[in-house]
Amino acid sequence: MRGVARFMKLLPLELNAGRASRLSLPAWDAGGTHRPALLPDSRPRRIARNSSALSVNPLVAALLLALLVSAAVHAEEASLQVRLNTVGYLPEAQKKAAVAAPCSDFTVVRVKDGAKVMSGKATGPVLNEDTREQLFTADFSTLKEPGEYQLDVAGVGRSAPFRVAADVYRDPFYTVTRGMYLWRCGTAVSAKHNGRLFVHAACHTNDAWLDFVGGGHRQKDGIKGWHDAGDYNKYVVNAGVTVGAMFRAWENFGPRIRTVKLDLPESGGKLPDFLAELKWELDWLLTMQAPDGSVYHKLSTKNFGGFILPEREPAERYFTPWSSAATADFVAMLAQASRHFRPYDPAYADRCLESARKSYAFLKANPTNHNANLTGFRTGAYETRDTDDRLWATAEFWETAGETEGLRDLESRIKAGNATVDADFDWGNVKNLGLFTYLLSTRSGRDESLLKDLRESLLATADGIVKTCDAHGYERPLGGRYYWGCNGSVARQTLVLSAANRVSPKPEYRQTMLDALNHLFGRNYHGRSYVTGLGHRPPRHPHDRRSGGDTVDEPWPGYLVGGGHPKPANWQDIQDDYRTNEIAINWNGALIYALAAFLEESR
Ligand SMILES: [Ca+2]
Ligand SMILES: [Zn+2]
Repeated sequence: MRGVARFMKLLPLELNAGRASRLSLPAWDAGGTHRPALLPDSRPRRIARNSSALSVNPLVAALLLALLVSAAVHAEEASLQVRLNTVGYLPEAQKKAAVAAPCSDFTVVRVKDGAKVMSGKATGPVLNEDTREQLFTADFSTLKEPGEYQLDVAGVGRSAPFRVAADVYRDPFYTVTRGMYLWRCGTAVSAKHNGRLFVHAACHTNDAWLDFVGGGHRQKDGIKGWHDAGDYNKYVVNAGVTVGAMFRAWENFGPRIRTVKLDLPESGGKLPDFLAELKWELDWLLTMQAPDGSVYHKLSTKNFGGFILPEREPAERYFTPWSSAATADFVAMLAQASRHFRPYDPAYADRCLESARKSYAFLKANPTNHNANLTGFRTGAYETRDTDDRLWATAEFWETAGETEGLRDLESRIKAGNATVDADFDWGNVKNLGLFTYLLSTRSGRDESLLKDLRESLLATADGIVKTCDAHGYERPLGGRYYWGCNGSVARQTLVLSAANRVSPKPEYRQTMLDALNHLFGRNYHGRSYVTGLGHRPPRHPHDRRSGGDTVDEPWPGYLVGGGHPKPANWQDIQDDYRTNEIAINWNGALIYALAAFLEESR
């Protein structure tokens, strides 16, 4: 705990308190020197292959070998100096690489025939403050012809291959959304990616015990839902920002999302695939409601388990006492669910609304913040004040039920928060989700002057993100801020930009959303994709118990890792480094939104 307390001082706001509750810190954090990991996996094999071709004087051989190794290493590292979106680009989008080495001329080379399809000159260098690098920029935006290419920078090397295509984010959307399916608890899951099979048997089918919520040593149904992150527990508050972002994706881009078949067990049934995936989580959430309408904060083992497959986890799991933040997030999610499931499953929509109404009544009767008593539990805490959660609950319940009393309550809550939209948010502050619902609602009766204030705040915040992005060497919308889970925040900022683009469309908003994807897929300090199974040299050793506990050498696919902090160089692709290399539903939920936003050009 001491290490955690020390580390917590580095974190802004309360965003990261839950994941920060991991108890043991990696060895390097306990005072050892910290070295960024950038070790090409194939180096030893290259040396062996090259040395077998040599059969001369040992001294000459050694010299030649040294030269060859140096050349091989240089070639490999050079490609990582040319940093761009290694998944690819929409044809009409801006296309820029950051080059972390002196350079001038570049060409774009088509992979299939080696043809040089364009050439240009890099600009710069400009000092990128947070990495202390002199970065050049190669702008190849005029490349619009669909295909697969590499950027060849004279004197530096070739980039990883990337695609230009209208459907370039379609497969990533599929893979990242299917990542939610692969997180399912209470069932066996199975999926193929790049020829490898990822599979586990039915897990946690006896969730969970009531000992800590006044039920004695008895069990009640708490199965289904998604495992939260690299661990197998289930936390209502983190479900909130995740489900909130995914429903917003459905609300904004539903018709396009519907064109992507997710190959779920439910596919072909009455629900669109995307909603079927959300229903797995909602069915679990419904089990988290106590008879009085309060909502249990989490369902968890007492301690984090080992790196084994979930069906082998032996420890008992418990419902923990309620919190007002979890109760409010529950109301918001179930209210959202009610209106989105209504066209496909009215009975389920009714059930969701009744459950939301019951917890909403409980919240009104218990208006003060109430943290869960988590004594005895050392897993994720996700503790947060409920002001923003209550605002979000009020917004979603009003949007679904349309009750005037709720609208007045919502507006007074928005005013109490000075009607400001935040540039960055996560599970600890879901206010933006409520504000977007209010702003983008088609219901009548809203306060025009409040709407005006809120629109202005949204646009000012979005303009600020655009400016921050443009000023950053890697065009990172979050600029130079790095903290626990910051890759998720980069993805989540697309919700703000997208809301602004709905209120007042501007190409810069869309471009900055794309810049978020560019950054996460390789235009970053590492020149690598931060999403398992996608793009160039993605993470191979995420802090994920399935990936560590199965027999497949590749990690489970479709997961965004948290990212380096307090400096970008602090990301390490090692399993123990949960601080920078864990995966989590709230980061994936945000990335799903970002990818869904660009499905529209797909077909
Ligand atoms: Ca909160
Ligand atoms: Zn499970």
